[in-house]
Amino acid sequence: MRKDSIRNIAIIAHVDHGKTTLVDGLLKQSGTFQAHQNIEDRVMDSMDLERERGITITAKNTAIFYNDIKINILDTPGHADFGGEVERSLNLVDGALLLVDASEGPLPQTRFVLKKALEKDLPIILVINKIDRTDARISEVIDEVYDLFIDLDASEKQIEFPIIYTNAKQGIAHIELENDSDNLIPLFDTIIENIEGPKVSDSHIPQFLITSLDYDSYVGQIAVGRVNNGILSMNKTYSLCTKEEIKPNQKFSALYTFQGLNKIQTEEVESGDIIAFAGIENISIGDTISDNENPQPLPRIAVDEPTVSMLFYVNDSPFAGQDGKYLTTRHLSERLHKEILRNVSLQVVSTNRTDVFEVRGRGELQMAILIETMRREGYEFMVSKPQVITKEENSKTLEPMEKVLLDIPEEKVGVITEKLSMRKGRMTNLQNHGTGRVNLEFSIPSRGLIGFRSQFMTDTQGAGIMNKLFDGYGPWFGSIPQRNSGAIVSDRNGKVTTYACIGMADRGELFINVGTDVYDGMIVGERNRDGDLNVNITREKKLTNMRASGSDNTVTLRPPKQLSLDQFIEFIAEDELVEVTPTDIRLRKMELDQNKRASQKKKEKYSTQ
Ligand SMILES: Nc1nc2c(ncn2[C@@H]2O[C@H](COP(=O)(O)OP(=O)(O)OP(=O)(O)O)[C@@H](O)[C@H]2O)c(=O)[nH]1
Ligand SMILES: [Mg+2]
Repeated sequence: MRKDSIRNIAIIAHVDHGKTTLVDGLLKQSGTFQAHQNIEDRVMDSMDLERERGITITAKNTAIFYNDIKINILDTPGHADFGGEVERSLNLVDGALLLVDASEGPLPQTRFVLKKALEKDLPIILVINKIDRTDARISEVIDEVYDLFIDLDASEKQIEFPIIYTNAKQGIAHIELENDSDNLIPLFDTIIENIEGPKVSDSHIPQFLITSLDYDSYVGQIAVGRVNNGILSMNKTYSLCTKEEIKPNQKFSALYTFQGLNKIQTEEVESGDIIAFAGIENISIGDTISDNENPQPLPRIAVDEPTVSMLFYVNDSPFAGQDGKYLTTRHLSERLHKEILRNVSLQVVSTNRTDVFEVRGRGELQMAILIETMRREGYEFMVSKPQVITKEENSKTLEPMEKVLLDIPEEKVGVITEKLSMRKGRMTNLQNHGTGRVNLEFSIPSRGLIGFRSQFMTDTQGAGIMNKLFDGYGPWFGSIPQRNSGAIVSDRNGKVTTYACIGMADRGELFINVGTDVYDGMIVGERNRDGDLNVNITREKKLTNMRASGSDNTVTLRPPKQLSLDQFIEFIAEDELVEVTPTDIRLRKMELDQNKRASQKKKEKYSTQ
């Protein structure tokens, strides 16, 4: 039976097409806030890192009321690295709004999220957003969306989707483009008419799938999900069905429903609604809460496999422990294992060293977010260069492939094509629209893209747009040249001096400021040619030289190159590490001893001859 008093919908799209902004509009126009309340933009992007980076990282739900119907809305991230969030969100809903930018049209992540929604046979409402853009090309974009549906083998029924035109920023929706509606009512009505209420039964055995986890300092761990069947009540006991076992006699300490940005405590929750509970310990995403005597677990949440891995090391550098709160193997292990309880698209694998953990995920951005979150919590650790996860099939090694779509100025085609072909990219399409910009499509092993983004931004002087999409596995491509510059490495402990830095001016670019403490084996800059350079970056000017001519008084020191955490991760080579602490990010050679590094190099040289 369909429950008509509830609608559960997800908003899905490529990054930046306006999902979170549209949720702002829906919240405001459903009377969720008081008139005097001052609501910031993109209010659902509540995490610090989401606000700082201007992107949604985790999917979040909110609930609004429209004509006495409760609409639970899931705002999902559009960046490919967080695709697992979209996959898990689609378990909660009965339909999706597919947002497409009126100018950009469907992009790689549009394809990914639509594919996932069609696999679940969810009805779609196409929302063409940003109709106010001066470069909007609405009818073309709609054609492209139809092509995408056909390409994804959508059924006839799926292709008959309604279309709504919106300006999410102004909170306006039109059924026909030329209408003059000045609010989102047409969108609310389309949702109610086209997306049915949940197919559930209050009298069935209770089944609740834990789809996300939250934490509250008063009540502890909170589970969020949808009551798939039955009623959950404060005064009854239930079974917790985990991956390994069924634990009966569980009781909630609180039950909540959602209303706007708040959770409202309640005695009982009904089937079909998206709710939260507290009080049951040791739960993970994918667990089911069900009947105490006759538990019926739901299938666990399945998401695509990770494609990238990084090693997380306990910090053993000479400066270890100077400013982190959590440093030991146990701290690192517990923190990483806690992460996988709430993040379905990450995996933690042990290695043959007890102080090293392999973390597997969807991409470098997802890894960088985890690393940044941990350092803000007070953790100190080191990470290695991201690697791709290969597969063996018929005794052949396969590696993840990616489709890359580039939108670049015409004059950059040469340099970008050259760079990508060095990384084993193969051009599969080129479209010159005659506007001075060109669209290129490449098929490339994911490995070839590691560390490419910052190079791409430099080469296109920031005027390039790059989107990528995981594209299955292909045969191993052999060696791919990585960074072609060496590192400038400090050969002793000490403080960086102005004099030594000036001496480095024609050797490359430094990453550190004068006065920084360095250690033997720490990377202080990027050399302007191949091969590492060990230097004394702590050198003082000899007193006898002081009197000489004073000529270098006029030398001005170039400011060091400032890299973000993401750029440091992109920069490092396979024998290097990023050392992360709450206050510092340093680079180092894995082997700090330069003599050992030199003999390793020699050995490698002979073994390849
Ligand atoms: N001109 C215009 N800009 C819009 C509109 N809707 C959203 N934007 C802008 O587009 C940018 C991205 O908006 P978001 O709402 O963060 O996009 P998103 O889809 O949630 O992005 P992710 O969650 O990171 O995938 C912001 O700068 C918005 O102000 C619109 O209708 N017109
Ligand atoms: Mg968003």
